[in-house]
Amino acid sequence: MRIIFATHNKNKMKEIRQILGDVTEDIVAKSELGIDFEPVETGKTFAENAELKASGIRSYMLAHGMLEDDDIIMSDDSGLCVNYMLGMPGIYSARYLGEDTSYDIKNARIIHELRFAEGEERAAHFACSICAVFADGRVFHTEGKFEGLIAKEPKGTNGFGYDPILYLPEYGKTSAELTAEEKNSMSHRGKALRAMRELLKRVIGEDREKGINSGAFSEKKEGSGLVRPFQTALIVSDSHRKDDNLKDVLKRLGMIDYLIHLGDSEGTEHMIKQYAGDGVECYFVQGNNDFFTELPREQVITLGKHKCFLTHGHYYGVGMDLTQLTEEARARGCDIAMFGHTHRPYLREINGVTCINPGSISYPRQSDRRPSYMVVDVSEEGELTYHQVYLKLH
Ligand code: ITT
Repeated sequence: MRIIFATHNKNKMKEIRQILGDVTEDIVAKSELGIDFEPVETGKTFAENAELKASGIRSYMLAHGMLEDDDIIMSDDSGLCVNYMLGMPGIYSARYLGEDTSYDIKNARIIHELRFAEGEERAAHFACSICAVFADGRVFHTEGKFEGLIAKEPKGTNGFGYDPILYLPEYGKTSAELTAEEKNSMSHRGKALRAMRELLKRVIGEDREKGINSGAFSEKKEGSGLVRPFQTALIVSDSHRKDDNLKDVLKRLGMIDYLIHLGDSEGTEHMIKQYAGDGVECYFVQGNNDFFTELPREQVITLGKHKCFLTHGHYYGVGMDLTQLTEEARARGCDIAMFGHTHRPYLREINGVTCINPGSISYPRQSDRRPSYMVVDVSEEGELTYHQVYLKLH
């Protein structure tokens, strides 16, 4: 297993290697792999920016054939949030007063902004959000905070950036007066990294318990000798009357138990059922392009131990965010929500609901533009294992 960290900051790499060293020794900065791609940070939160960086690098690696099955791409976003300044500079910490402005000037300006603030009014914290994106697309986040007060004057020469103005009353020092070890043991990044270390150990442990290696959701390789699970479901979406890929996939997979189509089959559902063959339980839902159809708008089905809410997703604004979708799934007693519509593969747990989008089997829109589908294996105990599969581009 390899961790690729999306940073230019050498100090960060040292801390990352120290803290994540017992997850894997193979930890590299993206530049060490020759990746000079810089995802644009357009997010509104630290977490969004961290995810944009990590998933951007994953897409880049995928498109350049550099991604290995058990790679984990990681990134962080951090900054100083000053209460009196309504959380500023926050996600703009590096760009505050201009990227090239010295920290002496930035720090002096913040102290000036707080000239009328006293005591607790001077509260501020460093925040750090770390995001890990697995090669298979799973996304995990952790956070850490480092709280203090804005000092009345800058002090200390250790650290970097805003360290000289974050005063820690219980130590009587600023962050820039701490040794590197002292700071790492209590800093926002240290906390978020340690939380990520524990999270990764748990996830990787669970994957192993399920009898799968760390590429748990990786592509199913033909002839990989996988033992046939108790039941298998093929999940597809957005075929839009172009069914050749779906036909090939059904042929390749051989025996399946369920076929789930999450909308926009555009009238070819009878053909698709025929391709799937007798004995396959087929579930279809309406998409926003399924006009004059008798397909149900949504369905709730059971897979193993789990209840799944099937919907195309356009009524829940899935292109924007998944809050409405997860609320609806929970209201219907489902712990899994399967949707389509965006033409982008997705697999992530939100508010206790596993949200799944297999992407489009015919018209993919994610950056590498590979048509995709998902295979869900159901074990005898009713547990599910997900395999996001991509077709090769011809
Ligand atoms: P990468 O994006 O390449 O990782 P960066 O240094 O720009 O490097 P961030 O975007 O995470 O890292 O940090 C944004 C800014 O927040 C950073 O430039 C500092 O001004 C401030 N900052 C973050 N952590 C800090 C810390 O521990 N001490 C002082 N300032 C910090």
